[in-house]
Amino acid sequence: MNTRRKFLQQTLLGSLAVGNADFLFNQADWSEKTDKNAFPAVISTWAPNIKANVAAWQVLAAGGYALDAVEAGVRVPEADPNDTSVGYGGFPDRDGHVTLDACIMDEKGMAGCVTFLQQIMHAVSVARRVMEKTPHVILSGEGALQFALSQGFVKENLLTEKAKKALEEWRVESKYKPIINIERHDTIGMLALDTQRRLCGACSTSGAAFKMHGRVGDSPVIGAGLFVDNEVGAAVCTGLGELVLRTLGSFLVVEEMRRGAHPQKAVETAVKRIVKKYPVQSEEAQVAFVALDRKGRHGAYSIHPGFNYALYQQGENRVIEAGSLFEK
Ligand code: SD4
Repeated sequence: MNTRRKFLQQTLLGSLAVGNADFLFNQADWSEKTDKNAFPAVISTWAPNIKANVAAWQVLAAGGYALDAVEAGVRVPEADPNDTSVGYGGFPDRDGHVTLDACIMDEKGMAGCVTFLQQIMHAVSVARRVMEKTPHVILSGEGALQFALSQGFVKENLLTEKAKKALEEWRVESKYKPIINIERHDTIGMLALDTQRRLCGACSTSGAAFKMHGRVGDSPVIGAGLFVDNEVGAAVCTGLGELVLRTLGSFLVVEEMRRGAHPQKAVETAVKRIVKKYPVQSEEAQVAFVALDRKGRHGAYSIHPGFNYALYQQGENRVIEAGSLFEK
């Protein structure tokens, strides 16, 4: 089946009722007809994050700052106990600890990140404080926690009963093999362009489920999980962080846009780079990028089918099925 027909079929099968989006659009159709170059705009990884887009859009539609928009948006899944990839309710590492990675980057190229943060629900907000209140870019582990507490954040138990049960089930076989696209992936990467054409981005995750204690993924690493350059565009990604860390995928996407590529072509280049360098791992692992340039044009692409994203632009919030390099 050719790729286009396949996407159309996925579109028909994949009708979703999340938030106020009733349909899953096909990216090929959507881009041809409606890649609007319009701003404000907000784009986020994975369909459930359409709810996060709503929170971000409230800021953008009122003429607010893209940085406030991405923070407000990312806080939505961070507080959702049913989202098993982010914040409260995130699946723990193999020792039963929920450890969070997050980052944020603004239109001036400033960035803040936290890695291996425990017991604080809103990792993205701690990352923003790192950016705004410290001379550093990354705070990690116990230091990040102490900093968060000093900023007035409170310790909370982030491990839900559902996540505990999932860990117990995993321990029966204890196989460390990420099941890409089969387990639910809601890790949020979000990019926003505001009415003043300020481009900002953020990312938040509990990382790979049942990872080794201490493992940090791509999501809090600037250039890997997220990169923003207001002169050009921004990119963010989701999927197996190890593949992204080794290729600095988000930086590559932005550099491709700098060289004149449309955001769609730029994300395709980053996916192809991963698959070329790591063909064996790419067979079994998902990685997906979304990009937004300073004109408001977007792109999205993944290694395997099944990746979708949410785009709020010109007053419409839509879930869109992304194109992929491999077919099923
Ligand atoms: C990680 N990239 O820690 C994250 C996980 C992810 O959807 O995005 N999952 O590797």
